[in-house]
Amino acid sequence: MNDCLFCKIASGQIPADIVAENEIAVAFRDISPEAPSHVLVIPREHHDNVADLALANPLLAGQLLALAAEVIQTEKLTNGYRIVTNTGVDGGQSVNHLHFHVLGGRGLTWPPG
Ligand code: DGP
Repeated sequence: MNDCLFCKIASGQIPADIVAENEIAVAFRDISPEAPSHVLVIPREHHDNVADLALANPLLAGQLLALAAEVIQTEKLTNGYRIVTNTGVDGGQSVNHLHFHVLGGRGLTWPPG
C-alpha cells in the first residue's frame, strides 16, 4: 500500500530499529515503548488486521507468531510477556497495518483500559 507507514518500514523506505526479520516479516522496536521491551512484529505483505490476515493467509499468521517467538527469545523475556494486536477504533488501533505488540520486561497489569 502506497501510503502505509508500516509498509514503508517493511520495505526500508522509513528506518526502524529492527531486531529480527526474514522474507515475510519484520520485528522492530516501538517508537514509544510501553515496557522495557516493546517490539512490533509485522508482515511485509499488507493486511489491515489479524482477522483479515488469518482469513487471507493463515500460514503467514503462523509464520508471524514464529518471528514473535524469536523476539521473545532474543529479548530474553523468560519471566513472561504479552502479545497484543489492537484492532479498529474500539481496539485502539492507530496504524492500519497488522502488527503484534510483543511487550515484556516488567509486570503487566490486567485488565487493559
Ligand atoms: P497501535 O496503536 O496498536 O496501532 O500501535 C501502533 C504502534 O506503532 C504505536 O505503539 C506506536 C508505533 N509507531 C507509530 N509510528 C511509528 C514509527 O514511525 N516507528 C516505530 N518504530 N513505531 C511507530
